[in-house]
Amino acid sequence: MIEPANPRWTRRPEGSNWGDFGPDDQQGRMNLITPEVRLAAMREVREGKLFMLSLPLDFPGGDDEHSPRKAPRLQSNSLGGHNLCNHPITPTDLTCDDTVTLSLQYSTQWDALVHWGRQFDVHGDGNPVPVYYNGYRAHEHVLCDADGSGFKAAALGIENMATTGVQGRGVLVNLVKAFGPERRWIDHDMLMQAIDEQQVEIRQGDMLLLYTGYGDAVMAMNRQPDEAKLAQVGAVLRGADERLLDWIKASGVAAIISDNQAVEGFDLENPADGPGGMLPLHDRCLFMLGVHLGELWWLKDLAEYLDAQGRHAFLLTAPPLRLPGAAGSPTTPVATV
Ligand code: UVW
Repeated sequence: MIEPANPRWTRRPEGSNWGDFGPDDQQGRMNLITPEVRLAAMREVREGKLFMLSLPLDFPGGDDEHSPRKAPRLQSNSLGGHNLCNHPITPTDLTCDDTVTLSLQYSTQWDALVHWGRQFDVHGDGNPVPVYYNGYRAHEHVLCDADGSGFKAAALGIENMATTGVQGRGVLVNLVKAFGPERRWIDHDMLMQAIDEQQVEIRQGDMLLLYTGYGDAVMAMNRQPDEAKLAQVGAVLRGADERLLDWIKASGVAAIISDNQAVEGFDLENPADGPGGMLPLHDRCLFMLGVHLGELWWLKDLAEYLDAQGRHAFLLTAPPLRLPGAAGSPTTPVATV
């Protein structure tokens, strides 16, 4: 196969699609959501009823000492020495005006393509360099201050996803129905079993949603997450299963979304060999294929409705914030059925 010429790389990871959407592509498989795909998604709307698919953004709740992500903090802005909290701006009018400090991936979120990269020998000269999707370089296209604090992705930031609008056909596979609400590691065969049993038709350009029940447990804990209990609930994809990863490539899905923490399970004790060891599905999706991952979505209401109706597909509208240079973003997704 002749690979497309590219100034950042002359050799792409085997099995990746780098360059297939253009030499400087930064939107990955969002490109597969064409106007025709979107029109087909709109034809899935039969009732005009909608489901909002976000947790409140202060869920899961609290600050986990093992996570860099902290709960959002709101503060009133101040102007001329006045806090703009119930501020009498005129004798008759009052106002509130505020600022949030928000870990962008604390709650319902999209991962940007810059969220996951790795060392790769882009020129086949024996010198691996740290890169992201389509060969964009750490330290050149993705910049931090010398102490690692300030952050700006001049390539692959979440705004590239936002400008697509993120509207297309969603299809939901109900893993709670297939395997129960307990923690299960879902490999290729189990996912195919659930898809076949539920007769889910997955088309190129679809956004695939996996309902695991993890979000239900998070919601029930009401901002006081019990990590030990949460580790026992909700299916997680087995990212080390090559057949599962190959299916993701072959299926043509544009994005994968779940109500759990990371779509795939973390196996910190037994990381898989080879590239993307700790999170191989992140490696395959974000780094190799430009497939965005959505995490910690609220899927219970939608999943129950679809199950009762014997349906699986809907119109999904889920833009992230158009925040230049960010590695992820909250989203308030809407499914219209
Ligand atoms: C990690 O935790 C590394 O990522 P994610 O937000 O995709 O779960």
